Amino acid sequence: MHLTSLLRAATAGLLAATALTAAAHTAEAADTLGSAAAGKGRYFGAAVSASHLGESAYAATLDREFTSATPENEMKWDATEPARDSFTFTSADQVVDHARGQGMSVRGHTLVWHSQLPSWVGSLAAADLRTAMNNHITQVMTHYKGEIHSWDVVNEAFQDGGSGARRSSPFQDKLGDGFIEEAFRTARAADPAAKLCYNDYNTDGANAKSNAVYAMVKDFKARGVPIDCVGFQSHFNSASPVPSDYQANLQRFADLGVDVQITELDIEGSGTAQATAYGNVVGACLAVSRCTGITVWGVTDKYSWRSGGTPLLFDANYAAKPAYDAVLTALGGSGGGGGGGGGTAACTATYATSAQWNDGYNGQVTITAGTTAISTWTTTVTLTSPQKVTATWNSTPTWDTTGNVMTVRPSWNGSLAAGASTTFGFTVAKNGSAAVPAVGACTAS
Ligand code: G2I
Repeated sequence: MHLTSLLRAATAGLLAATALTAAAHTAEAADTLGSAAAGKGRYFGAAVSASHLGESAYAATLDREFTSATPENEMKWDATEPARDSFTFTSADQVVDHARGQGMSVRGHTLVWHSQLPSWVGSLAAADLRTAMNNHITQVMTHYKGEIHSWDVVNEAFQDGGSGARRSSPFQDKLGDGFIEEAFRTARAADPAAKLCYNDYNTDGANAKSNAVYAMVKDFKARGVPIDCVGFQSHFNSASPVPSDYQANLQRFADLGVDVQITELDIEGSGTAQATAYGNVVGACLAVSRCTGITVWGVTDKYSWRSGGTPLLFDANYAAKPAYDAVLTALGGSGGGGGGGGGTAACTATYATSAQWNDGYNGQVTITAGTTAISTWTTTVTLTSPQKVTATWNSTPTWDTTGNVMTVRPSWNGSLAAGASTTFGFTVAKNGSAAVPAVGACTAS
């Protein structure tokens, strides 16, 4: 049992008071990531390293902005059980104690993973490995029982690429596919209150890997294997951008009856492009009712695992970046992070024909935010009868009674940083008319 549990029980009243204060604060002005996300019924978390908690700007930024913490490395197997049956929780306790002292909840990361695995585990024979795996899960979860809102029980068990196969690891190679199911069953027994997640990367859109995870989760739900959530790491850069079906992919997992969480979000880049991508990710989560929270993989670019890519919301000096403003705006917050000014929300809509053939064409409309960030936009597209729209993308259209006027609102792409753009498109059957559609004024809020 965690040594400071008694102290925690004693401070539970204090934490409840803190939560009330936070709620009251939310009602006034959601001017932090955590309070804005709380206004949407979500947590907003960060990966936290115990070694940086002594840096005042690091702790101040963490404490001000975030409502959930994930120990970045401190709960991994090499940190918690470096030698068999010898458990050390010193660093992980530092993160948990700090977070809980600030009224934050904690994500547990991670119990069974092929990486950061001490070499003694890999040298065990199957029966012994099974015992060691179950013991590790039970010991670590029992130490933090009641203190973790969600656990990454198994991390990254599938291969990249087109095979959809399981990744080779001591667990996979010696115990077979069943190790994942066994890990979840052991985890449920150890802390029945914690949500149990499968967590992976390159599963953010529909592809062979995410399809394989989807099939596993579907099977688990059908057979009553205890699984509550799927974590989408969401490490993005120019080679691996936010997929266009990100929201749809989150939704198809949610439709299996599990929560979805964005667990390790970071997006390499800078300025408007980075801000727009962040806004889109947040918008996708908010559009999926079972997307219960977002965690960014670090507080500041300075300590990111890929700091060269400046992928986070605060720069190396803890200044809020345009990406911060975009996230706050997408969460419905009031934009306190500096920059953006207090201008009026505005946008423009411009039309282009992006493809044309005998009896049809594709139209594309570019929506560009004005000098201030916007959280949503709307415009109209008017066709000349007897033209008819046969398909749309990146938008949510409604039609007037004539069927000629389409009012268009965003699907996942409502949130735009100042000056940033998004596009939506549609396919039209000409039905004999070669007229170009008329795009109306753009309005934003
Ligand atoms: O690789 C990014 C993440 C992918 N998903 C699972 C996450 O657990 C993983 O996190 C990263 C941490 O951000 C890094 O900080 O996992 C890495 C290890 O696979 C972590 O890097 C390790 C270094 O490899 C070690 O040399 C170092 O001692 O961080 C350790 C502590 O700073």
